[in-house]
Amino acid sequence: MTGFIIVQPQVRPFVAHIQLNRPKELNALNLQLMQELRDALRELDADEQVRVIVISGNEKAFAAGADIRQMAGLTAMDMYNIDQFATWDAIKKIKKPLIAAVSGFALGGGCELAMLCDMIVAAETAKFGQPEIKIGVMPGAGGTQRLTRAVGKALAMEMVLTGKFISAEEALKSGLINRIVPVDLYLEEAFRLAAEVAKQSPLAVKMAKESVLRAFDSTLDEGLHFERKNFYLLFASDDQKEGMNAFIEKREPVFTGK
Ligand code: DAK
Repeated sequence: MTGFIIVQPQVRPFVAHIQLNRPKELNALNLQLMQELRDALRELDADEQVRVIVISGNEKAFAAGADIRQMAGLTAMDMYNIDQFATWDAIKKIKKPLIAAVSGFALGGGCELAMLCDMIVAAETAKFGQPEIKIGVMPGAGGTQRLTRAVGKALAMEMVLTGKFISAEEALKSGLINRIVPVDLYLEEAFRLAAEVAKQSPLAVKMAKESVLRAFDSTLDEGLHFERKNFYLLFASDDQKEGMNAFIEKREPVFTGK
């Protein structure tokens, strides 16, 4: 069986790139593609030469959702037995920052995958939506939760209940994405942003990601407590000494992730 993703482990120093590659089906996320994506992410998460991972599709589509043809005939018990959530949960556990580079359609599971990433760089052609309601279901991989937290109840409710798409402009205005760039630059901009993060201490970056994400799952006090523990823990790293000494010595730090 041919693969549905293309992996470049070093597209920039310490930056990896995974391209979803089912162009004829607008990168519809079938089970095989999701499993390949999970396996590649786990491998890159364990690779010391990788600090940030960019996930993209192509110009026409980041991903137009889960594969409707593959899902159409399934029963509830099939869905239960396939347990796709295990794959999505594994992606949620990736410690290194994930940046989605989105051009064209990011719909349904495609929008949910982009939202599972930590930052989103969008081309001006990007369209985001949760159109599951139009095929008789509803979002199943975080679309009612992450979208609502990102854009607020009013817009999330409208998108989920009507299936309407929003433009890159509206996505930026509502806080769903980080920036919009011309379509010929979106991948370059995602790599540039990734490289900026990859220059920092990989330990501090991972703990900072973990701490920001904790804000969604905790009360303020619990979140502050979690943040404080990670902050203390970083004083056990060489990178903390290197970062602070480099500042005092007026030079660039060289972080090793130790
Ligand atoms: N699945 C399968 N094939 C798809 C597809 C999809 N989601 N989206 C597009 N394609 C296929 C089309 O069938 C077509 O194939 P051929 O007919 O050429 O063989 C080809 O890609 C090109 O699409 P179009 O001809 O439709 O292209 P247009 O430019 O005219 O339209 C479109 C583009 C994106 C507006 C349209 O294709 C469209 O509406 N696509 C479906 C969008 C959608 O409804 N997405 C939500 C799917 S449901 C879960 C995790 C995730 C999910 C659920 C559970 N668990 C963890 C349990 C997610 C669910 C979903 O995403």
